[in-house]
Amino acid sequence: MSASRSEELFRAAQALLPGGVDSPVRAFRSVGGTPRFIARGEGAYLVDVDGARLVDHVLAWGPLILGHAHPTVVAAVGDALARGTAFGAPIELETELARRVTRTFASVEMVRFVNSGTEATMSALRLARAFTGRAKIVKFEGCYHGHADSLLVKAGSGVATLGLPDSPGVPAAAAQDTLVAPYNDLAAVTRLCDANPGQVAAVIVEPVAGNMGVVPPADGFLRGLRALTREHGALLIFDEVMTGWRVHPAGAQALYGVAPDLTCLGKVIGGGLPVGAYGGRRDVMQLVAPAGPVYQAGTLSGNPLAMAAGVATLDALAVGGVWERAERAAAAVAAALEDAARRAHVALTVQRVGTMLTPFFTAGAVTDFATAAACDRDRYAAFFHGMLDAGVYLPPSQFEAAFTSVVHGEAEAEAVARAAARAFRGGSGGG
Ligand code: KE4
Repeated sequence: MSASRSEELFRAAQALLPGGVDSPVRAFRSVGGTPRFIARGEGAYLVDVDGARLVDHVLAWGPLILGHAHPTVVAAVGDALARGTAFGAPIELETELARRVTRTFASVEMVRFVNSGTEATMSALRLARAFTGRAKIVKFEGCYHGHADSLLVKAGSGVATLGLPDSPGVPAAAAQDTLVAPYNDLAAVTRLCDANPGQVAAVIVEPVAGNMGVVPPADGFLRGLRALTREHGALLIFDEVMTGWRVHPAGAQALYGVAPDLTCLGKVIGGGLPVGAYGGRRDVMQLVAPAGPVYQAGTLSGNPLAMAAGVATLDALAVGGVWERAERAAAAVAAALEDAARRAHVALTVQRVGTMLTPFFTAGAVTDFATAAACDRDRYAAFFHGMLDAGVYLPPSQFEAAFTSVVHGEAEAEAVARAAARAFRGGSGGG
C-alpha cells in the first residue's frame, strides 16, 4: 500500500527532528523504508495517516497491554485532565499507584515514580552505589536499560571485560566502572566479581531479555545471580521496565521466584503515559531524598494524568482472566508464525515469554547477544515489510520484542497467519 502521506510527513519531520523521530528505533533504519505516521489507535489496531488499518504488535513498545484508547484509561485521564495537568505537589493518586505496585511486586516495599525507564535505572544504580559505597556495576551484552551514560556501554576486550563507551559523548570515565558479561553466562559474572572484590555495587539485568529480541533466562541463571550478589555484598537489580506485567502479571520475579533488591519499572505502569519507577527493599529506598541523602528529582514525576492512566491500567488488568487474554493472543501469534514458516520451509525460531515474543530468523535457540546477532536481519527486514504490506505491524527491528494486548483476539491471530503465509510466499523473509 502506498505510504504517500507518511513519506510527506517524514520529509518534513527530518528537517526539524534528528532522523525525523524522537526515538531512533521508530525511524525504520534497520528494516528500511518510510516509517508509518500514525493518525490514531483503536484497540488492537493502528490507523496510519494514509488510512491503512494495521494489527499492532508494537503497542508503543509494551505499555499498551489494554490496547489503544481503552475506554477506562481514556475516562480516567480525561477526568484527571479536567482537574489540571500538573501541580508539583503530592497527590493521592501517587500513593494509590504505589499501593498497586507494592501489592504486585512482593520485593518492592517502597517505590519512587519518575518519567521514564531510563530515569528509573539511572536512579536505581545511583542508589545501589550509595547503599554499598561501591562504584562498579555489571550489565549484560544485549540488554538495554535506557540511555544513561554508564549504561550505554559495550563489552570491552579481555578478561576484565571493562566497559567501553557504546556511543559518542559517553566519556571513558563513565564507562570504565561498568563491567559487561554475556547474557546467561553465570561463570562470566563470577569471574567479574572475583576480579573486582568488594567493588561491585550491583548487577543489573533484564530478567527476560527483550532488547535483543526475547531471550529467556537459562535455568538457574537468575537464581545464580541472586546467590552471587548476596555472596559479594552487591545488590541485584531487575530491570522489569519491559517484563513488568508482560511476562507474568507480577513480573519475571514472580515467574521465576527470584526476589531482587531493587526493581525498575516503566511502560505498562503508565498505560501509555510517561511513568517509570524504581523500588525495592525499604532499607535501601529510605536512602532516597528527601528521606535520605541520595538525590533524585523530577518536575513531572507522579503527575496526575500519568498516575490516573497507571491506576486505571493496573486495575483493569487485575480483573480475573483479563491478563490471560493477552497471553493467549501471544501464544496464538507465535503458533501462526511458526506454522507459516514451517509450511514455507523457513528457519524461524519464535521465542515467547507471556505476552512478549520475537520471531528470530535462525534455526537454533537464541540464548545471548551473539546468537541473536547471528540471525538473518535482512530476512527479518523483508518479512517485516511483507507483514506490514499485509496489514500487520511488527517491531521494525529483529532485536525487539513484539507484544499483544487483552483485546487481540482470534481475528487478529488469523490476520497474522494470513499475512505470514503471504509474506513467506512472496519471498519476504521466505525460503
Ligand atoms: P525508556 O527510557 O525508553 O522509557 O525506558 C528505557 C528502557 C529500560 N529498560 C528496558 C528493559 C527497556 O526495554 C527500555 C526501553 N525499551 C525500548 C524498546 N526496546 C523503548 C523503545 C525506544 O527506545 O523507543
